[in-house]
Order: sequence, then C-alpha cells, then structure tokens
Amino acid sequence: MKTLQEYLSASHAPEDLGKIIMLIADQAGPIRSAFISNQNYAGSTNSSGEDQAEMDTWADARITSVLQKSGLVRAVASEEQEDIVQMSSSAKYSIVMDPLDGSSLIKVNLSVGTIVGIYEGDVLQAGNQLRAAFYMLYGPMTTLTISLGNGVSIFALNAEGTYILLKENVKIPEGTLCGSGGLRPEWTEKHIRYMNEIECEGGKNRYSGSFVADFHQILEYGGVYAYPATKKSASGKLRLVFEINPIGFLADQAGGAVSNGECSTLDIVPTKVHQRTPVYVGSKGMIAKIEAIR
Ligand code: AHM
Ligand code: MG
Repeated sequence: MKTLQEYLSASHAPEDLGKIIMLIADQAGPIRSAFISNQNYAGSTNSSGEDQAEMDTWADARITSVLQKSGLVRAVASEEQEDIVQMSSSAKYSIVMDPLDGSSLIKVNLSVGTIVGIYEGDVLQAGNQLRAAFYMLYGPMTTLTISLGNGVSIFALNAEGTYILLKENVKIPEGTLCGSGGLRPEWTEKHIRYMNEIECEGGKNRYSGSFVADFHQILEYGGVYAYPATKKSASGKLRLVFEINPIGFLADQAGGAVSNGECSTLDIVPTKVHQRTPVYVGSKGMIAKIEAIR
C-alpha cells in the first residue's frame, strides 16, 4: 500500500512542492465536512459573473489561508477571486485552482471536486509548463488524481485520513463516452457534426455538469468531455487557467489530449487570469476527430 506521501518521495518531488501538495490534499476532509452546512448560494458572483455557492467561497478562503500561512507559495490564482493573490515573493511555486468545481451540484449530492495546478514562477504560463496538477473528487470515495509530469496516479482517502494508491500509470483508453455542455440550439455547426458523428458510431452521452466528475469517467472509460464554443459565447464557458490547464495536463499525461477544437490548449499562453476557451478533452482519437472537422 503506497501512500501519497511515499509517492511524492519516490517521485523525487522537491520538498516545498511535496508540502504544498499535501497541504491542499489535507483539505479534502474539512471540505467534505463543510458540505452539510454550506448548501446555499452566498449571494455574490465571481469574476465570470456566476453565482457563488457558499461552498465556493468557503473552500476558496480555506485553501488560500492554508497556503498563505505556509510561506511556501508565491501567488495563488483562484476561480473565485478577481485578482491573483500575491504571497511570499521569494517562494518558488504558484498555484492555480478551482476550489470547488461543479458547485451547483452540491444541493443534489452529485460529485464535485477541487482542481489544482502548480507552476514554478508566475501564474500566467501555458499549461505545458505545469510542474504538477491534481484534482480531488468528492464522490462515493474521495480520490486524488495526480501527475508530476511522469504519468498519472490515483489515490483514495481512507478512514484514517491517508491517501492510498488505487492505480498508477493510468492511461485513457480509446472510448466513445461523450458529455457536452452548452445548449443544443446554441451549438455551432462544427460541434453538432462532431456530436452526431460520435452518436452515430454508438457513442453514449453522459454529462453531469461537474467537469471533474465528467472528466474522471472519461479518464477511466475513454471518450470526450466537451464544453464547446456556442453561438452566445465564442470562448465557451470553462476557464483556461484554473480548470482546463490542470485537467488537460493530466489528460496529456494519461496519453490522451486536450484541444480547443483546433489545437492543444496546453500551448496557449494566457493573457488574462479568467480567460475562457472552448475545450475538448479525452481519448486521443476523439480529439483528433474534432480537429479534423473544418
Ligand atoms: P463552476 O466551476 O462554477 O462549477 O463551473 C464550471 C462547471 C463545470 O464543472 C461544468 O462542466 C460546467 O460548469 C457545467 O456547465 P453547464 O451547467 O452549463 O452544463
Ligand atoms: Mg469550475
């Protein structure tokens, strides 16, 4: 039974990097406990104009404060904060995070998660520069899916609060499961063609509305998660820095791919912290298929 701590040592993760990962990973317990008392909306909106659930602001404040106190972090960019939070200027690592992804599903007790990316230096870098990425998924189990740039491993949190290795060297199989955000009448011609092709080939549609949970099933079964450009929003809904880059890095590390429909989103250097992009992430063949449609 390998623990997350042992995996970090075996991967020769630098001490500060390992400590930051453990500090965030250890927030899964408190976050799970807080779900019951934080089921409502906070009455505020985030920088993307979305209603914030109480849990969004709670998880954001909790993780930000733990990182601030650690003195190990240079800056944090969070989906729930307008600006990048500058911390210890001499520290090496910066964090990008979506503290609680899929939060509209808390009320109905569907799976949600925490997405994290870690860069050396500043926050606004291409996803291919990530030093590490992981997500915690609060489902029937609490799992942590991680890559330090050397493949993907999945851990599960046990009753003693220790993350135990469930799977290593995880690879996304070629599969045809598909889940797409956006309303069908607002999809572009290109996206409609793509979804029709997949469905005609027997692809099964499964979409919960939680990016982390929807991606996790793609990681296990193969297929594609998409949040496309729509007629109303040419850049889709999801955020490049907090959501797409960490998940895209994990997909790439698992032998899959991530694209905006034309090229890899991992090569995009962000100019704004809250910028959005259309996204297709999953099995390599499924990503090649969308990129082939002109
Ligand atoms: P959130 O970070 O505020 O939860 O928003 C992102 C979520 C993703 O988890 C999910 O895939 C998508 O928004 C769902 O959007 P929609 O309800 O339009 O399908
Ligand atoms: Mg999100």
